[in-house]
Amino acid sequence: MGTDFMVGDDKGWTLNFDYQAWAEGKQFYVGDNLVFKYPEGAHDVLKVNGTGFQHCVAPAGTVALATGNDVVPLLMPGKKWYICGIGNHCATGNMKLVITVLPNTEAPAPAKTSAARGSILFCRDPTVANARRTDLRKFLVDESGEDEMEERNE
Ligand SMILES: [Cu+2]
Repeated sequence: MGTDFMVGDDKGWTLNFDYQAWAEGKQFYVGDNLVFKYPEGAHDVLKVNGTGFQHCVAPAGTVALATGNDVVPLLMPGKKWYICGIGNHCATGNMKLVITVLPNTEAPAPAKTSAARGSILFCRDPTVANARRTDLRKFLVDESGEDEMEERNE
């Protein structure tokens, strides 16, 4: 189950709050939600890109969330940017939030995946795989034989 992050905690989505400090040290995962709380009509929430975030401008056609209790599901990993589109709240009121969403860890552990991939690659060389099954030291001695090396390289 995902976590609901109340943006700004008990302050909510408001003017002159340090959202960078708020986001710092938190880990957001796919499946979590951001919840923007504010008095309806006072603010809104616009999902923008990095440029929009920097300049406090949303691309034309961006649909604002404006219910005052906006739940934003984090569906994809990566950087996400949100600004308030009312007045100069973003530019002068610091109503801007950037977070990085991490892949969901409920999927099989990445370490396991790479280990499996590694063993598949390993087994593609039957000589090595066979040597492992019998005696690796013997294999290493055989490997130094020049004739055998040339044969294998073809
Ligand atoms: Cu605002």
